[in-house]
Amino acid sequence: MKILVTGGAGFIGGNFVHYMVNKYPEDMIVNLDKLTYAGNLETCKPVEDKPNYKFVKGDIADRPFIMDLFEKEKFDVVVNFAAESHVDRSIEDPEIFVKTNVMGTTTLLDACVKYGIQRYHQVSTDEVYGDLPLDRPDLFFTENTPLHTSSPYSSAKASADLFVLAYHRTYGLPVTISRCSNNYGPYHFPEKLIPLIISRALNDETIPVYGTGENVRDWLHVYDHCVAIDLIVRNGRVGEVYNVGGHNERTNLEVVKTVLRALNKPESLITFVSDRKGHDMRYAIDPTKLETELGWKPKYTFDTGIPMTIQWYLDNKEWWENIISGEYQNYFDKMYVEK
Ligand code: NAD
Ligand code: TDX
Repeated sequence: MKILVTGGAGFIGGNFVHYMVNKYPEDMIVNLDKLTYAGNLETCKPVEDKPNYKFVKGDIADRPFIMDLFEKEKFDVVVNFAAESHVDRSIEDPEIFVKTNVMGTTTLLDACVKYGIQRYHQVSTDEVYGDLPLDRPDLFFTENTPLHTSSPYSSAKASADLFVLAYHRTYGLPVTISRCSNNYGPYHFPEKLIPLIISRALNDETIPVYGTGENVRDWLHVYDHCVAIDLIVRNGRVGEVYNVGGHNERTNLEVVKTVLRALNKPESLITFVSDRKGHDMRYAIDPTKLETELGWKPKYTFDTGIPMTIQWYLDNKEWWENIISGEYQNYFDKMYVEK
């Protein structure tokens, strides 16, 4: 099979490319990435010399380029990770989120209709469901929870999901969608909470906690997300949505304190800053459908995955130090001076 993976120079796409290239030497993995601020070819280094791997630089929203690529490559499967992924950036500048996350997705879908594929998989997020109240721990997102987005990021992701499902119903395109909770693990860009805590704490810098720090996220190790996507692409039912999550809910403050403790750094680094606009309170996934239909079971819990992740950041300082010394530092300074 020839599998197009978009966004494979980013965090989850990068981990997925490693997983697929190593697990399926008989398949060809083509990684298409625009290399935005979040894309990093260093992330692809472990697989770049493998015979079943190829990198192509390009924009999923560039229609003539995408049509040419599909005509030339004749993909069997498309897995779309490419997206603008950071909620804070979407609040500052929503337009690129519409362009990449919505128009990029519809461009890929059009190419799939025109050239034909066996499966199109959309990597979506639990944020499309909006949030849950803190005082109802009995509530979880299921695949039937209505879409009710809060941020420009999640609105763009939800729009893309609706187009994917519409292309299935209207054109009969064989699609699946996964909606996963917050990921953490190797190659996570340090603008996101967990790598931000690790990288800043190691430099004895303050850790900005938005609002009260009581917001809850449901954390999953990126490896378990990759396994879930592989299962859904191969065995999932066409036209279906699958939630992915491992019941690892933590408040942001718990996450910060856990990481600081593991690094032997003081809690005095915690600095409360103004809240994110429209900040979702709680995400919590019900993964029953994925577990019962496809036999998925996560390998890691938060308590086993976090020490491994911290160790990765200690062993791979060069990867993240190059990022925080570059353009990202300007963004970070701007974000927190304004708050
Ligand atoms: P990321 O920001 O680390 O990586 C995104 C990648 O997409 C980058 O390599 C970037 O260069 C590339 N890209 C951006 N715009 C592009 C374009 N127009 N054309 C081609 N490539 C482009 O993001 P991530 O955290 O790895 O998220 C990947 C996907 O998973 C996204 O679709 C996101 O919505 C979804 N998701 C993320 C999480 C999470 O916790 N991070 C959870 C659930 C779902
Ligand atoms: O400096 C910070 N301080 C802070 O308190 C940052 C960066 C975040 N936070 C809070 C905001 C959230 O409640 O931590 C929580 C996690 O924030 P992010 O890492 O930005 O993730 P989140 O907004 O939950 O979105 C992530 O999960 C779902 C991904 O970035 C999305 O791409 C994915 O769809």
